[in-house]
Amino acid sequence: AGAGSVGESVKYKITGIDPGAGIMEATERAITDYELDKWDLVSGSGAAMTAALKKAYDAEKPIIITGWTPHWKFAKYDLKYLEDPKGSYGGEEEIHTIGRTGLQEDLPEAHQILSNFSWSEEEMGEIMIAIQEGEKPEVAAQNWVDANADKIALWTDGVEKVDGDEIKLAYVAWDSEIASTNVMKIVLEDMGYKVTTVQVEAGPMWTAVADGSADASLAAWLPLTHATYSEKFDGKFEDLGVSMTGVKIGLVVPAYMDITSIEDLQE
Ligand code: PBE
Repeated sequence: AGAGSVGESVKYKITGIDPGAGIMEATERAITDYELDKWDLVSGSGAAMTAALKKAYDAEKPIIITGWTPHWKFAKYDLKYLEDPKGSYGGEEEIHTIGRTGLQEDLPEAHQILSNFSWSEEEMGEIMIAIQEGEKPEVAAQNWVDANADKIALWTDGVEKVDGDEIKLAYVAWDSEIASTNVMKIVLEDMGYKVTTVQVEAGPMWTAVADGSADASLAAWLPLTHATYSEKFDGKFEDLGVSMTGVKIGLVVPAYMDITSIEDLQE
């Protein structure tokens, strides 16, 4: 405690992202679980968080961020998750695709493709890194689609093409979901759909699928990250399945910081 504590070194500030993100709720829970009374979670955006991380990292200064995997930051910087012995952030999470009620009847081909959709962290990472290196998201996604016809054939296998049916995908501007949504837009367009993507906050994204103003979203993190949303809208959406397993949320710090656990923030 006292001078030299990690809390003082970062002014008792955890650098967060958009307020509606599940990781923000989990971090408020961690602050309670670990009795981090002096600490504040500061909201912002994914882009502001990575900018703050870059600035701190380049200067080898301490910083604590709300982090998640898959994310390009782990390829670019040497980072570590703080251990979470109280389990405030859950365990292994999954990314799910969710659809509005009636999607199967109205857009059966899209329903099938969205249900088939699954890929690896490595595959998503190729797109995220290309975007981070300056490629436009739609170009990075197109390049990936062009290079991965075999993978996409698994999602579209046996599905008939449509003739200009409209479909709307809702997503949040998290790097992982920018990658997945841009890929699915191209895949559905290649199958004959007219695809609109709408970028919103997490709450409005879940609301849009639940009230049918969006057809689907690739951005549902479960079982814990978006538990509040999935419980709130229980029965008002269809879980179309898991697109990625073994994903994770938590508190992340540069590897050069001399702490290993969230408990170390109590000092
Ligand atoms: N994330 C990325 C989101 C889900 C996807 C971990 C920032 C969240 O916390 O809700």
